[in-house]
Amino acid sequence: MPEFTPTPADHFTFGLWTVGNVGRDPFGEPTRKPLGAPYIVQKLAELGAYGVNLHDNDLVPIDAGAAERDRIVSEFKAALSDHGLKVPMATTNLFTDPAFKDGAFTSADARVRAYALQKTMLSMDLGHELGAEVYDFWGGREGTEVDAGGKLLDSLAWFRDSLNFLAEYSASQNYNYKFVLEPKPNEPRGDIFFPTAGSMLGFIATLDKPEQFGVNPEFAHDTMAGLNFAHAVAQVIDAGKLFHIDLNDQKMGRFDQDLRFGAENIKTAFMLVKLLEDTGYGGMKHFDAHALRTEDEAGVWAFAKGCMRTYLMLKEKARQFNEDSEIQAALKAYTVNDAELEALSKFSPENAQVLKARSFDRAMLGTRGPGLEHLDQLTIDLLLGMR
Ligand code: GLT
Ligand code: MN
Ligand code: MN
Repeated sequence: MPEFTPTPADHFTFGLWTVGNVGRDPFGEPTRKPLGAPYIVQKLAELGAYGVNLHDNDLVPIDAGAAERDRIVSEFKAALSDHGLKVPMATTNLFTDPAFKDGAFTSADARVRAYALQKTMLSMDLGHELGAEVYDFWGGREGTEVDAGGKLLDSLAWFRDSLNFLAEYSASQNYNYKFVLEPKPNEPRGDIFFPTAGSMLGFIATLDKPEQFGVNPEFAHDTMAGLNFAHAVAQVIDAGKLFHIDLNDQKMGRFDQDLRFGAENIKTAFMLVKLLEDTGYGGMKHFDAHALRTEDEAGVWAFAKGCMRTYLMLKEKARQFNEDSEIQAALKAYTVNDAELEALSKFSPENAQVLKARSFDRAMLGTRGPGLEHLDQLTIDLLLGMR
């Protein structure tokens, strides 16, 4: 039996805010004590993670003065170097402070928008100092509950202007960040702008430097809305824009649960891992989730271990799927190739004429059974350890 013990080569990351989550929810106080950032670094390194990601204020309190900031950052850097952990991704907290209650880059108040730019530049400085190469934008407050304010089109322009500004800032400082935009349909706002990966892809094409921007899709964000996360990720891969991924789990149609990866939708998780592995995804696999509110600190580390273990088990299942002769035979039977028709389906005026004149046995096409029940059951047997 393989051990499924992660190593840094697996490129698994967690956030200070994920394993550091204290179990507060809208109805209840924290159930766990805060963990210090250097301690989190030590524990994640022991568990075999590659890195730890952060928002500016996960590490440095929003009101910290320069001396306090420098002391905290140098202690954190010492822990990173002692334990060999990296900071691959950084981001800005533009959602906790009341100043951002009606948006940051999409606030109708120009003072809030300018403050959001200032806060993000300072956070980009911090991320660069810690070695981060990817910078995330999750617009938690970029949305509305009511649209009476009439800012739907302005918000798109304000967000675009802000990202263009920050891309220029990154270049002017030689930071060379890759920026990732993280879609979410709702929560904490009633409706968040850019709810899906596809809407982010469309928006990226309108930026001044689209090549610097990719998508950071998250399993739970699509699943909340009843969407198929593997489909979303496939579209991002097809666009060459999968620069980062947030892995967790979620029951459809519920509040934002941030469950342990693979805890709920094991079949979609399998299809996702297979997609990432088959396409050679080389970025970070970030577990953007937290332990259940019921848990103590031991539960936090059991949660973190579980995320990584499940990913590695599904990776092994993907390998078995690709090597299973019965599964491969069923896959082969599912796909029908026809070299002549495929050649005709490349447009030329002649091909168009030939194709228009061609007769097809429509009844036969409609009666063919593709064998998906058999193939899917083989997949279930594999996942349940029966093959
Ligand atoms: C928050 C959110 C996540 C984002 C984080 C980055 S914060 O936990 O739910 O999906 O990735 O800002
Ligand atoms: Mn999330
Ligand atoms: Mn996320």
